Amino acid sequence: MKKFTDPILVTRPYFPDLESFKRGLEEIWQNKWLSNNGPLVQRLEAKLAEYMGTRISNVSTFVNGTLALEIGFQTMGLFGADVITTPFTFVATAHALKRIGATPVFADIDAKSFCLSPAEAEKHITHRTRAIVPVHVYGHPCDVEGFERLGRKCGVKIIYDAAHAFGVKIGGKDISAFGDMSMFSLHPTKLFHSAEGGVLVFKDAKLQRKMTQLRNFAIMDEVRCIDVGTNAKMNEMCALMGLECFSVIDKLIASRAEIHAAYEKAFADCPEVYFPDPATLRGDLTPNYAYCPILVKDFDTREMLYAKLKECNIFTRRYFYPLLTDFDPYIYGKDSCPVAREIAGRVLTLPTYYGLSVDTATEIAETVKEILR
Ligand code: T4K
Repeated sequence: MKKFTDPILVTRPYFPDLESFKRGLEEIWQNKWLSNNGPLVQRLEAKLAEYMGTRISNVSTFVNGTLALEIGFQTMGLFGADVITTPFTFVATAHALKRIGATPVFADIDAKSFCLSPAEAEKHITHRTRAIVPVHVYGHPCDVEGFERLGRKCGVKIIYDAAHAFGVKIGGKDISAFGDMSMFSLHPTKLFHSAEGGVLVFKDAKLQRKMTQLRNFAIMDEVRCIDVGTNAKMNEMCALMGLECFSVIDKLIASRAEIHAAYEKAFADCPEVYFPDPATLRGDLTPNYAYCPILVKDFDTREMLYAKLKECNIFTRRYFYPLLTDFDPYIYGKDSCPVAREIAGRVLTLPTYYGLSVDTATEIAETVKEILR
């Protein structure tokens, strides 16, 4: 088995051209403005709105995705509510609910997309439910039409955790066009990033005023504070990073697509590996290929593969194992989601990032196949 000389990590951030970044820094130096809704943050929000096909009044940026979620939930008035979500996600989804005083209620996922199933979510709706938070896991789209119907039928809000879904389109529309609100993480491990950052895109433009207040302590001026806000503002350096990444967004998505295609080709003759192609989830989907998850036969095989790949200097991740319902704060949901448990036990996410060559991706796949033989 080939041992790679340098470690291959599951992901690496995109670093923009340094000279171009330095020019952006010069502008910040001239502006003498570093945070609190500066000109670069406003420019980034305008770009995001344009890219997502919405208005600047329907987009707000934040210091990270987790605080964006918290403020989104707080703005939607979810304190004291039950909110249905998935256990097959990163902890931030449930933490953000808990931290604003909502109770996450866990429902099972769809075996094909790995996203929350509308039919399973519906089983958990009670008079206490005020929202559903499905996650577009790996950038795979949830059943957006199913959630729209469910939201209307039961009178609950649909708030997507779209942390992984930047650039995904359904029927030519940006994925943020679905649901009442969507949150995109701009963490450096994401295909599009701002060093740290988060974005909320929402249908009701009236929400923006509240979000702008909450992300700046809910202080109105020197003498008035009207709510329990926090400090969740994006700063100018992060906005600059976001703007720099924007100038190459198509290239970033295209490189992920090429890596995905290389894995797909390499695994075509390997029945031991199931490599889902997001494009098959629906005919009108433009995927972003944010992650490259594989499923293997069972838990023991996955654990063996994960360990042996490490010996080869390939650092995969078991996103998303354990399930949230295995963690102390959410243990009350343990064993309530058998499909999620099955997938979490068999999944492994392979390296994918701008700069990983197609040849290296093929070599990684060949190493996986050799280990499994
Ligand atoms: N909702 C969902 C569904 C999410 O997945 C996330 C975050 C959120 C909400 C919250 O959004 P943020 O508040 O984060 O904006 C990572 C990320 O920290 C986290 O953002 C992400 N999801 C989660 C899925 O993955 P870790 O603990 O796996 O990251 P870490 O530090 O191990 O990094 C992964 C790999 O990337 C490592 O091999 C090292 C490499 N790396 C990482 C960073 C930060 C670099 O090479 N350079 C870097 O600068 O959580």
